Order: sequence, then C-alpha cells, then structure tokens
Amino acid sequence: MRSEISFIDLRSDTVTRPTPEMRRAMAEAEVGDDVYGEDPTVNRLQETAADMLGFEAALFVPTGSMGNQVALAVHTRPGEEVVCDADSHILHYEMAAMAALSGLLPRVLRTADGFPDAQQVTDAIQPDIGYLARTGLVSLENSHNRGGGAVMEVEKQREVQKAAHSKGVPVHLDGARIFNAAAALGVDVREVAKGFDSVMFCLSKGLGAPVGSLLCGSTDFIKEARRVRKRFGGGMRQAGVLAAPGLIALERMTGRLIEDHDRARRIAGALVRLPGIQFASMPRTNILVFTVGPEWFEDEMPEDGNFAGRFVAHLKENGILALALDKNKVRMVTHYDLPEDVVERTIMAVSRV
Ligand code: TLP
Repeated sequence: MRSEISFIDLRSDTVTRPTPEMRRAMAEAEVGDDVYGEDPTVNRLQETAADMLGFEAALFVPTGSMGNQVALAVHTRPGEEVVCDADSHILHYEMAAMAALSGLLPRVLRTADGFPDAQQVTDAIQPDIGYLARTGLVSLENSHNRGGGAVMEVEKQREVQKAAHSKGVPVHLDGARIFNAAAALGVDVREVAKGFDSVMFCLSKGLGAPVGSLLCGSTDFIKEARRVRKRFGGGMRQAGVLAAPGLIALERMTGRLIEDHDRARRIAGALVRLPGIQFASMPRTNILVFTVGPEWFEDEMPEDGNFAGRFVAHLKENGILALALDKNKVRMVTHYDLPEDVVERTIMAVSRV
C-alpha cells in the first residue's frame, strides 16, 4: 500500500519495518536448529532478554499472542479461571485462545483504566470450595492497549501481586509494550517486570523488529513453556535470522521510545481542543484512544451510528491511517517509522475531516 500512496500509518506500532541495521544483522546471523536449542543467536537473545527483565530464563516465541497463551497454559490446568480485565488483549484479541487451547474461563473485571486493584483481585479469586472453579492465574497488561496506552504504577502492580500470591495464585504480565511503560514511568524495565511469575514482551511493536516476542520466567517455567510452544506449533528452526534483529531492537530501540510518547502527547494536545473529540485520559505512552461524537457528521450522519468508522474513512482520504476500535473509539499509535512532520500532518488531516 505504502509504495502507491504515501500514507502516514498510525494504525499500530506493529507496522514498523526493520531498520537497515536489522536487515544486515538478519543476513549475517549465525544460526542452528532452535528446536534442539542450538541456535546461538536465539540463545543470545533469550539470555539478553532474561537479564534485562531480571528473570532466570526466557523463550523466543513468534508472536505476543503465543507468548501469552503459552504462559496461560503453563500456569494453569484445564477448567480453571483466569482473572483479567474486561479490555485486556488476552480477552479481546486472542481469538478465545484461552478457552480453545487451554480449557480456561476468563473471570472478567471491570476497571476504569484497565488496571484492577488488589481488592478486586482478592474478591475475584475463588475460595477453595468443591463446587467452584479454581483460579489458576491473574493476568495484568502494562502498558494497556485498549486503555489508550495507559500505564500501571509499579506500586499498584505490587499490591495486586501480593493479593494473588497470598492466595497461592501466580501473576502473569502481558508486557507487549513493557519498555514503553518503563519509559513513561521513568524506571528501569526490571522494576516493571519485578514480582511477576512470567512476563511476555514484544520485539515487533515499537522496538521495530519484524517478528517475535519473549516470554520470561523461572528456569523451570521456561522449560515447560518450551514444550507447550512446540505443542502450539511454535518450535522454530534456524530462527537466528529473526532473533538477530530482536537483539538490535533491545540494544538500540528502547532508549528512543520517549520520542514516540512525545509525538502522541503533541497530537493529543491538539486534537483534544477540537469539539466532539474526547480522551478518557491523555496519552502517557505511544497510543492515543479517543471518542468521536456526532458533532463531526452534521451533514452526513452515519445511519449505523459508526462514527469512528466514518471518521477513520475520512482520515484515510486525507492520507492518515488510524484504527476504529468500536463505533465511537479511534486509536492512533506513534512509532519510529513515521515522517518527521507526522504531528503537524496528522493535526492538519483531522482538521480537514
Ligand atoms: N496488539 C495488536 C493487535 O492485536 C490489536 C496491536 O496492533 O496493538 N498484547 C498486547 C497488549 C498487544 O497489544 C498485542 C498486539 C499482543 C499482546 C499480541 O501480539 P501479536 O500481534 O504479536 O500476537
């Protein structure tokens, strides 16, 4: 698409293309068969990731969804419940995998910003009674995708971890964008990862690698995760060509995420002044989620009430790609693979709409 017309693609940070340095690293990567654990580049990536996040071990997986689902499968047994928030990625965007692949039932929490508090989690964990399903896992998401890139404070994470652990329930973090969360909080990524029994994070979003995520945990947890990854069809062979750009992502791309956050803030700062646009909260990371009201469509009110869909279609006519999350909500995501004047051009295009 981009070769025909040059759109500014704000649909997601997943659209980022690998840097020239990543492509060179892919071409030159040393490889082996990773199902035998013999790919030196994959091994290096896994060790680097575990070390950066403060875990004993890590496992390279093809996608964030697989990383989350492998974690869910390892922590639980079929017939158990997973406590998660109503807007979480594991519930919304993973194709009911927890039910389809692992026989799990979500115990859904309604929250204002995507982040349950300790009391909600305590109340959601089932007492050990013969006629109730057992709670197998609590899962958090930081930063929060559908929550407009919102960031959960480290102290609040600790309280939830304490509440779950006191009842013997492990806690997983969907940290697809954990480096964005760490940058926004101004802390080392280890602080955000601390206290979780497992953390998944993605290389293929704001960090710009073409493929891949890592699941981090204890040595025993990762040993079991390797088996489940294979069962789910995620055992890769000469995956060093994919791990090599991931190493570049970890070495070079984490430090620049604040630039994306700054752009998101500037775009939001201009949009919030327009009538009919509302932000539940102003962006702290690289995701903007806002609602569009009927004020935008005086002349051509969409009959199906799909304001966001219509808004996004008009934006596309003006050279900007964004995502409609539902009939009212629009999402934009900033990332490194955008032109210098993205902020100005986006504000201009919205004004034209
Ligand atoms: N999110 C994608 C879409 O699936 C919505 C995006 O464009 O943001 N956890 C979180 C919090 C995510 O945002 C995503 C991807 C994943 C997990 C899954 O990663 P992949 O796409 O690699 O399976």
